[in-house]
Amino acid sequence: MTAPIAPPQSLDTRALQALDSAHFLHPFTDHADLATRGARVIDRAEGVYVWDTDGHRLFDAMSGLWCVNAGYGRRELADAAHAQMMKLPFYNSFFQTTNEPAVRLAARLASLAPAVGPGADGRPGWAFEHVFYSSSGSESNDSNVRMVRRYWDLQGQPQRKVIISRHNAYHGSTMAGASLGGMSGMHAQGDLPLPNITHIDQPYFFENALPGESEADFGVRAARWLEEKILEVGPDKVAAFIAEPVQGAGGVIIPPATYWPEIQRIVDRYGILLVSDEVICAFGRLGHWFAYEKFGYRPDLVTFAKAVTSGYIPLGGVMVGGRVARTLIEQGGEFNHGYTYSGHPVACAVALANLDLMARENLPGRVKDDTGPYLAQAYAQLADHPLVGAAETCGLVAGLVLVKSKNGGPDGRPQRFDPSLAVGMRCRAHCFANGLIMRAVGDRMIVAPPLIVTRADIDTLVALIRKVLDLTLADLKAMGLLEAPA
Ligand code: PXG
Repeated sequence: MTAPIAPPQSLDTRALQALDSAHFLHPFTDHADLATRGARVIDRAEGVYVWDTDGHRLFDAMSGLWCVNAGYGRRELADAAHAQMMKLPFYNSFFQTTNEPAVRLAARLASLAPAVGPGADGRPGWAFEHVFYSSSGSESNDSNVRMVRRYWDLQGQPQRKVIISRHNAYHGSTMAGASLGGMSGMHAQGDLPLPNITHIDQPYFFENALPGESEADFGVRAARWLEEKILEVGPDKVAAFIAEPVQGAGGVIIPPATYWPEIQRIVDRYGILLVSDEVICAFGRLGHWFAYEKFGYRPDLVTFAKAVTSGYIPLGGVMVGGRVARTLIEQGGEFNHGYTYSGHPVACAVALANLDLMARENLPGRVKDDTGPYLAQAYAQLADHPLVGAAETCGLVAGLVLVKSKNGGPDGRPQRFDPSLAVGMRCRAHCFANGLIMRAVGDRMIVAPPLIVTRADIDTLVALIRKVLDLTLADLKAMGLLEAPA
């Protein structure tokens, strides 16, 4: 065994890549492959741009990983962290103790989450008056499972254990998060899902609609998969349904407008809890502080993380609605669950500064009334590109599907590429080479830019996207996979 060698003071890109592949096991990464290619070393950032150590500038159209909503280089977030670290860098919130930033943030979040209900069924509504803190989306969803189970135990219905989720959902990477998620690749590697977690199909119109079916009809049919599953499991055994308002990591799957109202009807009818996983969709991403407001449904629990601090420091949590909070508080006694960093003072101080900044700059309102509609218009134009089979946006998330032809598939629908061609990855390679960070999920190219983008930034982004689509198209033609134009 060789003795560890202290790295030299200054490391160039090659040296950093060598140390990286020698010691750093990255998330969701084929390490052998990364070692041969070397990681891109991101060095600094400002506004909507990041720079690597070789000096390349990239338009970060993924906001880091769906989180840097306030953009990079916001001094007041750093100042808030610095001031709080000097005053109180840490204290726990377990043994009859609390701290001011955690208290203030809980009250602020409660004020931002609109009360829900009463519903059409006359069931009383409730406000989100309570927050349970964690440090990530995954942990928050583990907390959700614990709270849902505890709720039904306290209600005298301990047999209600089954949580229904959706295929291709992403709810995190812990054992419970990965089980709730519907990613088959994750299930395959962890002997998952855990018991009592089951999945229905996602409301993906482009992929799952029947020939001639309208979007509205498809939305209702897709929601009814939930009812079918409840009846299959047994209505008295179902505890909750969990879903992202718009599926993010699964490829920006935007449900038809008819989907959420029908889901609401079904969860009301069977009395099951509704968990809205807003780790991506909250804090302005869809034009509202919380996304359930946009779609008009009434969740019991709302998962948040990521943009609550614009990603500057880890923080997550769950907004706990009245139905669950009252039961836990009034009947529950001690809830045997929590994390060292639940209510971390520095993370909460940064979140407060971030929410101040977002309110002052009216970022949710800008997305709703200005940049969101502007992006939608720009994407409508991208739909003309020969490679684009569908182009959809919702607030500041957007997805487009790369297709072989627009109407050469069954029933005159778009014709997909053979997945083995990895067309999305080819397109992504052009993105990096041309100063753009855009994600590929299969052949679906997705973006979620920082909410500080201006109309001019959106013009830049869409011009870059058009350029990489052209380059991808030229590649595919050169490979003989598409006919050259007449
Ligand atoms: N729920 C949702 C809806 C998420 O998007 C999590 C939970 C888990 O959060 P943490 O903080 O534990 O990672 C997420 C995270 C991707 C990608 O490939 C998306 C996420 C994480 C990693 C990669 O788009 N979302």
